[in-house]
Amino acid sequence: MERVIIHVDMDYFYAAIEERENPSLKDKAVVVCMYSNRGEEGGAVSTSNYVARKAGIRSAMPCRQAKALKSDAVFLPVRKQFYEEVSARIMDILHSHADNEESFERISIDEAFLEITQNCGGDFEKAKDIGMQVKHDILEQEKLTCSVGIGPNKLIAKMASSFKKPDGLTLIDPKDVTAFLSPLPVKKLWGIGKVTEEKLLQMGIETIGQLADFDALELISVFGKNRGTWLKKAASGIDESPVTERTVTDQIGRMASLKEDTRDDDMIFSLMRELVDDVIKKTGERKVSFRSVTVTVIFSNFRMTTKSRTLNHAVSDKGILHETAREMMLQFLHESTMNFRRIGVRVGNLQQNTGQKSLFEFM
Ligand code: DCP
Ligand code: MG
Ligand code: MG
Repeated sequence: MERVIIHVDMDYFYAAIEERENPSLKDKAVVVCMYSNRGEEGGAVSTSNYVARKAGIRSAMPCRQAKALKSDAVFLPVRKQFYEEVSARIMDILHSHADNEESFERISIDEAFLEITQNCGGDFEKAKDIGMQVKHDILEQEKLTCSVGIGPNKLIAKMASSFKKPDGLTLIDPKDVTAFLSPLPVKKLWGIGKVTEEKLLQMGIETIGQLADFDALELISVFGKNRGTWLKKAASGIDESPVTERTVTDQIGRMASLKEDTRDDDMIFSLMRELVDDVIKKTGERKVSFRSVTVTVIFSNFRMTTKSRTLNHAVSDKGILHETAREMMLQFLHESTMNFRRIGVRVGNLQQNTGQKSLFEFM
């Protein structure tokens, strides 16, 4: 039976919760800010509601810039603990619609996959009813809207849920997968970042359809075996990854002190590169790939903070580790004013490299 997977992503999650808590905010621009230790002057936008987005306000933008774009917007500080509690209740609702205890995967505070193959008997019409029921339950119990994507695998479900936002429901029947993916620009393929996008554009590959038709061996020669294979498969709408509860397994990490406390990019990034090299060497020795990346910074006052990212598939690629760690490190630099004392890079969600399906098995 064809698998049926639902992906749910809450709409403007933190800002929606704030609107719900204070209905007078409803028609105003609401910007939720992560303030740094510089107070209201520093800090970046965590998220904003759709009124604010119309004014050009985006996540990760400096709060000061957001204020310049829309001076009458309401700025609120992040209340992470509170949002986590709302998230946990939503996850319970989602979990209750999954085939069973194990067919559920939370991927962030406002997103999860659930497999409903058995519940809908593989029937996409029934799957749509379940998707509508999910939306109904969340709206009724939490007064929040979400966007739902339904497809034959996680990749398609994830891309479908972002197709219509807010309050959307997009169903991609297996026979429509190619038509759905082909015209989209490559950057829309879940898992493609800026670096990969630029490389693909240089190769003359602009749409997902062109990527799917591209010579597999040539992709492998440019991107390496794992990544090249993944690109070809994903662009073809193929994703065999199971919906599984994420459990913290083993981790591989390295930490080191900077020569002196500093905020100098060159010093920080050159040490980070050494750490990335070491971590990749160790993953190579143990023949494992990783799905999560964590960056740690210890500031000159010994305060320690971490950021983590989960990738949508396991990789063992140095370029991706470097790119992901660099993005988080830039965020740290942006959100803080203090000198860095120590930095760390860690990978987790490890998977053994053996037994992977090769590209040739699906061609
Ligand atoms: N978040 C954050 N910093 C970012 C991105 C997101 O703190 N750079 C937080 C705030 C978001 C929440 O995570 O509310 C969920 O992220 P999403 O990417 O799903 O964004 P939203 O739910 O806010 O908006 P959308 O309606 O586009 O999903
Ligand atoms: Mg969201
Ligand atoms: Mg999200």
